[in-house]
Amino acid sequence: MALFEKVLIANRGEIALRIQRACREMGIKTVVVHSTADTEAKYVKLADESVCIGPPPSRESYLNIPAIIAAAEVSDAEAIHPGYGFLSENADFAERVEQSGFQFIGPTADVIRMMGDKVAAKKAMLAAGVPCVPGSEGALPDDPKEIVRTARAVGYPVIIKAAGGGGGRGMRVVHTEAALINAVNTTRAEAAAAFNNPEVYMEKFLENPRHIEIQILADHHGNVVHLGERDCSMQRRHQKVIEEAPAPGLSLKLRDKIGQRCADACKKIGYRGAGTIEFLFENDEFYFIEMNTRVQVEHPVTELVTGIDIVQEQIRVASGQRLRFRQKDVVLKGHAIECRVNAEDPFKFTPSPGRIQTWHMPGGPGIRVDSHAYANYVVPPHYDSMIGKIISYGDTREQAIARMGIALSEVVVEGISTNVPLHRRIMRDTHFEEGGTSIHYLEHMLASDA
Ligand code: MV4
Repeated sequence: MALFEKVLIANRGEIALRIQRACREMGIKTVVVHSTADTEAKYVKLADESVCIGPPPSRESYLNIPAIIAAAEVSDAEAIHPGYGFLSENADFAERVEQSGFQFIGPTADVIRMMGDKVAAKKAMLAAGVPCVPGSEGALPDDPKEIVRTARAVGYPVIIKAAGGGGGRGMRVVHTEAALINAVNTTRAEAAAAFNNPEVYMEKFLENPRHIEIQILADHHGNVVHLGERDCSMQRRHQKVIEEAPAPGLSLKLRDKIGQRCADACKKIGYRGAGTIEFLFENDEFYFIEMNTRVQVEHPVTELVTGIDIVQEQIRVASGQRLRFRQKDVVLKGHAIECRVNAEDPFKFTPSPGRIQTWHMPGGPGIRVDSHAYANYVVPPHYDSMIGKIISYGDTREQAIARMGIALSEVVVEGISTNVPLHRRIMRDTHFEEGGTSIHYLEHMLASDA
């Protein structure tokens, strides 16, 4: 089946450049949409075409569905790649794209909608054989007595989560029965206001887990493979800072088993495209929490250990092509680490937009840099602070860390502040070197500084 002739990229920054590169390698023309804040960006000029879709605020540009569809119409694009963030997991957008006669590069609107509803997602994954965190069976009822009974059965501490939440929004930990009903009511009220959905559910609260996620690729013909896992435990306030593949310290047997479970589940639910199944990992057990239906920021670490270009595969399967490999052809080799480079104060974490005066990025064996930035580029204040990613690869985790340390030592950015000093420090941290730190490690490390 023929690939698309032209793809519209409904995103900005490094991922807009990353998608362009994938398209160019496959001989696909690109249209980039952009706000007036991004008009002068080099990646916009590099695209075959660009369409300005509105003023700087995301609401009026990168989240402006009619403007993006109109841009696809005037540029005669066949498909729309949503990247990550913005409209990438908006089921209504996917639906409007398809209704307007374009291919949405991602799963069907129904699957996006189901995964956006965390209660429905958990039900579907549980039914498909994926292990989940013990908790309420579906949404919590109104009856306080029943809620109390559920919490006793699950055992304290429990966590109350909003069905419409995700990514750390709309949750509350409860340690005692005395605090339970108040916590449920407050979470419900917040959820109704924030997500227009008052549904909440309960889980056993895991105190010190790691965050490990499985990468899936599925075509439109029922073929599904997993590309192994990533460990994304190094995070602060639900923002990932460092990701790596494979997850340190896990046996091949355990990793194969969970990967296969995820692939089988995706086949059962009719998943298509690239997807990520997120787990909490504690005491050698995996517990499903959420599924992301988009390409992820951290996809390069999986690309480096598998040799598979995830963005190209997304585009290929969206055009109707079959996956060109089976599970047995997916061979993991070596170790990869990604450091997210943010325009922010390295100690206070406040955003640091502005003009980049000096920009020297590293190179050499096993180093990949995904960034749209350059000397004289102005980091706009309107969007996410991530301005690039440095990814290292080595035969072993030790080599990947050593190469990342060298790469970070070569970085010079002037004119704005970045979090590179934090990355340099983590690369020299003995607990990070050992591997397997929990989701709380970085915040504890930063707290012990003061
Ligand atoms: C949890 C949890 C502990 N126990 N669920 C936060 C983001 C959202 N995806 C789910 N989150 C959590 N769910 C249970 N049952 C701890 C977290 C959590 C977390 C998870 C992944 C990465 C970073 C995190 C930081 C704080 C809390």
